[in-house]
Amino acid sequence: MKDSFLDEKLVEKAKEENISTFLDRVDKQTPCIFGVRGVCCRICFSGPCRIVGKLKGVCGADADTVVARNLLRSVAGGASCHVDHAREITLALLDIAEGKTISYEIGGKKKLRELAKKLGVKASSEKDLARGIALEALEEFRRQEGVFHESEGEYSNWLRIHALPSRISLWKNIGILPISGDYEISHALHVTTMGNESEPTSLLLKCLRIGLVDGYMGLHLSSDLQDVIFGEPKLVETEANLGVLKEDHVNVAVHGHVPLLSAKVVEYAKKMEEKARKVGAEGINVVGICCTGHEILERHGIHLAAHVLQAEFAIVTGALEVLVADMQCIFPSLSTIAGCYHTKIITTANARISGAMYMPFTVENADEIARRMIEIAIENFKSRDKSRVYIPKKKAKLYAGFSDSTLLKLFSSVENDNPINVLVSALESGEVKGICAVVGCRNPRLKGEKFVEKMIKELLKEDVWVITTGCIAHSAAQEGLMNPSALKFCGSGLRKFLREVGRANSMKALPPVLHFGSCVDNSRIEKFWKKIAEFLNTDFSSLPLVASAPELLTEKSVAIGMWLLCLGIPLHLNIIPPISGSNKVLKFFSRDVEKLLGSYVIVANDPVEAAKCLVEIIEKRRKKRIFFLMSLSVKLSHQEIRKRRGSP
Ligand code: BF8
Repeated sequence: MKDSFLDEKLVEKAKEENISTFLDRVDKQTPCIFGVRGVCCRICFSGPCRIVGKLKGVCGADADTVVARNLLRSVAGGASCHVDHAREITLALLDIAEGKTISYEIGGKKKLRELAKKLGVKASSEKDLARGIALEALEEFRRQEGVFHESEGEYSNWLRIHALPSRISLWKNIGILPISGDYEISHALHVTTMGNESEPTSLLLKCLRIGLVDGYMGLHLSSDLQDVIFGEPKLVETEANLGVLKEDHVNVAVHGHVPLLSAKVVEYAKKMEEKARKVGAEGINVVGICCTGHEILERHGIHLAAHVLQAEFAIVTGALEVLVADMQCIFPSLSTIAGCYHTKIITTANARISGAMYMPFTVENADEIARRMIEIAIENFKSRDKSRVYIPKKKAKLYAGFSDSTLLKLFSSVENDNPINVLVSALESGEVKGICAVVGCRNPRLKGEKFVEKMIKELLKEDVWVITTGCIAHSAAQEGLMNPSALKFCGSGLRKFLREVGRANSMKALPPVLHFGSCVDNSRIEKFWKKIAEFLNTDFSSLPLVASAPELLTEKSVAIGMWLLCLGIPLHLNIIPPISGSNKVLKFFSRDVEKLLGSYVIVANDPVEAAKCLVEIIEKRRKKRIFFLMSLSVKLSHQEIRKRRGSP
């Protein structure tokens, strides 16, 4: 267990107390080679057929068809999560606008007006603007046909308002513009049933098309409407790791994705502190697990306790009164483990688990449900067995809540009239060599190995600025990479840049690794990158931007990966989805997609090697841009750069 992200003593405690965690279960699973390669077809009941070499399934499907069809089903599964997330938020906004709930307000009034303007929604009151936006958003799920008009965006308004025009043209040319979330996901399931689509390239293009569904009708739509309801992320200073649990407090963990519930839990925890003191606790400590943790962190400054693989261990501490879970990435094992402690698991939405309490949550009953949950937690504090409590000490400080807007605000302290130029100049001079988005999950198959931490440190050494979301953001925070003390890992150029911008904002430095939030907040990465592309009047494919999803775990991450490829961003994987059984599919993602979109997938299973490959891609992209080449020898001043662009 040396050099693991798991606390050694906590793992020992689980063993001593006979608790089965993912570490034990992963060892007992021997993955079937057909499943791993993606060549097991369970789509009809003449099989399951297992395809080896030239052998075909009973229906005649070959390995390429089976792999591509299975992949499309996975991508559709992943996108369905983000689309459902967006639907939940859209319906909540409609309820708020129509006065059907008084539990929520419109917290992001600036965002409301900006979004209404972009969508062309006009109304005299805020509530009517919100209603108009929610109705537009509903179209993203239910539109049934699409004819693309640049100005009207009949395919998808969210795609039109967020994507680069150069990308939209490309997607239109290769025929992957999606019509609507529900339409495309349902269609993907249809065409992958027995006796429908078997042509691999067509299936793979549909994977990309669902990637766009995921990006715009899932990620962007969710982030935008969450910003309207809860306000935009703010820069906060907080802490991460299981050490944020408090021995003398009632501990409540929120786990899942949609912030409607978790925001209410935070609110009621504050309101009911006094009640907690009456049972002998010092107060109520709400901590975040997985993505909902990021959502309440970036808006309320709540501490991050655990990523997906540490959730089980949060219960093993013996100090958790209640774990509230809404949807996605919630292991059923949590209920079994909680059964060995006093912890109560309360599920509220899609993640119903045997043995856990279920309290159906709606925006209408939000206050009542949240109050009840906190009451249960306070009551349960009395049942805590103090002799079984062990909270690891380790935790790290982090700056969080970064986004395109927070960064522009920070840059404006250096250059007020054109903030993005601060970063563009650093990119042009090579001070910052490039930007890498490291996104996604932690995979149990790596058993706690610090792959991602090592890879990120290598990237920093090479002056690559790193942006993270999801479980990787938890990991980077825990490793202390999101505070200025991590400057020691950076190359001299990146260090200088982070110091300069940080000092202009009364900080020691900007963090070498940026916390951009939850997985739906990957949308904010595109928004940030778009600012650079627009400033330079170019496309993503000619910028030194790369991505890595090194520990892919969920189908959602595969859908996000497809979207990143659509954006023209090269993508590194360590663990790959089951596609290795088809040479055609491997070739499509490693080579063919580059001709279509300027992106490709690379696989590297060693963190140092992975960083090296990513840096090489960045270098290649820098060389492709004559502008970068010139600025390697001639350091241009900001004024000169502006003059060259013809701006005043
Ligand atoms: O959506 S990173 S394990 S928590 S899927 Fe899940 Fe993966 Fe974690 Fe959030 Ni994202």
